[in-house]
Amino acid sequence: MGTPTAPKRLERGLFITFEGPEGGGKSTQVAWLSQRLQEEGYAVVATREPGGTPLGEGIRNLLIDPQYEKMEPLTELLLFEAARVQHIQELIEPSLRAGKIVLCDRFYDSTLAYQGARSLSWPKIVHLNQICVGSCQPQLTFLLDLDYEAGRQRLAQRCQDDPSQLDRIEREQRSFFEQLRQNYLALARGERGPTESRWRLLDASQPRQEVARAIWREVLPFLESRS
Ligand code: T5A
Repeated sequence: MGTPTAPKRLERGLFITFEGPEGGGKSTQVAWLSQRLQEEGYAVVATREPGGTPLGEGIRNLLIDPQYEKMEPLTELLLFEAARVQHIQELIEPSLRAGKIVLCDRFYDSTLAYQGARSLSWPKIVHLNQICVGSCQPQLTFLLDLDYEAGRQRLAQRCQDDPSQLDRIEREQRSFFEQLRQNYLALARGERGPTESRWRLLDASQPRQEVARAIWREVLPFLESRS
C-alpha cells in the first residue's frame, strides 16, 4: 500500500456558494461536488447557512422552529447575520487561509433574496450584509433556479406529504416564494446592483447528474487558474 498523499491545497482558497429557492438541489450538489473534489485530491470544507458552527446550528434551530411564527422580520434578519459572522470567523476564513475549497449551501445572497421578500428595506439588508461579511466574498455562486411548483413537489416528497414536517420558513405563502425567486434572478442578472461575474444561473429542473456536470464545467477553470 502506498503512503497516503496530503490533500492538495490551493495557493489561495476558493469560496463557492450555492443559492436558490427551496428544493433546488443545493445540498445534493454540494455533497456531489465535495466528493468529486476530494477524489481529485483537494482539501474541501462543505458547510451551510444558517449553521456551519455549533453556535450557528443553534441559531438555525431558532430560525426554522415553527413555534416562532411571530418572529419579526428584523429579528430574523439579525439572527441570520449573527450566525453568518460566527461562520465566517470560525470556519470560512480560516479554511480559505489554509488553501481549502469552501462549498457553502447558502450565503449572504439568501438574505438578499429571502429577507428582501419581507417588509424590510433593500438598502438596510445590503448594509447589514456588508457589515457582517466584509471582504469574505465568494468567487463563484451557483443559482439553482427552480419554479415554485417543482420546488414544492420535491419538498412534499421529503416531508412525505405531511405539512406538519415543514419548517417555519417553508410554511410561508406562495407569493413569498415567488418574490424571493425573482429577487434571486434579479441578483444573478445584475438588476439589483452592479453585474457580478461570479453568478452562474442553472436550470435546477434538470436531472441531478446534468446539474452536477454543468457545475463541474464551471469549477474546472477556477481550479486550473489557482493550482
Ligand atoms: N434562509 C437562509 C434565509 O431566509 N436567509 C438566509 O440568509 C439564509 C442563509 C434554510 C432556510 O433558511 C432560509 C432559506 C431556507 O428556507 P434549509 O434547510 O437550508 O433552510 O433550506 P433549503 O436550502 O431550501 O433546503 P432544501 O433541502 O429544501 O433544498 P436544497 O438543499 O436546495 O435541496 P436538496 O438537495 O435537499 O433536494 C431537495 C429534494 O429534491 C431532490 C433531493 O433528492 C431531495 O429529495 N432533488 C432532485 N430531484 C429531482 N431532480 C433534481 N435535479 C434534484 N436535486 C435534488
